Amino acid sequence: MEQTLVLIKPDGVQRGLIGQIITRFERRGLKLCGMKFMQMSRDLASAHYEAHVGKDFYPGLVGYITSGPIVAMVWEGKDAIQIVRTTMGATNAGAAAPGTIRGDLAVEIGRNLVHGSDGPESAAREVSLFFSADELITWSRETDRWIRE
Ligand code: D4T
Repeated sequence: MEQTLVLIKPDGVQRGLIGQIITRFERRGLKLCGMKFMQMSRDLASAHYEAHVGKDFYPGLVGYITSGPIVAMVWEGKDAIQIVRTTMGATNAGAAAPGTIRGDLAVEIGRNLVHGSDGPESAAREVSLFFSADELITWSRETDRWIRE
């Protein structure tokens, strides 16, 4: 089953939106299989955002993501990566569609509340950056047959 990494960024924690953001993914039907409340080190931030090293927004991005505690989660399900991305909305929150997390709760790219892996390779890499295998729980959910046929 596909797994993807989701981060509630420091603005989501500071604004008291942890519960609302988790609820969006739960309501959609994805299954939570790992979660931790943590502060990202600069080393972890550089590994996580290695694709953006050298870009003009990179220093601000690392400063932002390390500025306070975050919630790191792994969500699971068929097509979980794409379902998380559509639930979050466009990266530039100012242009994100209403009904999405960013479209309802955020207004700009530099404070866009959440991160979700953008493909299978980045999901595998990012899940293993934040979680060891024994921190991910395999469990069966009684409601699954009401979510997927
Ligand atoms: P994240 O990683 O936050 O889920 O974002 P995306 O996967 O949707 O988008 P991304 O990798 O292109 O950008 C990562 C991160 O950098 C911030 N950013 C991006 C920024 O502050 N200014 C910019 O011009 C861009 C392109 C926002 C998300």
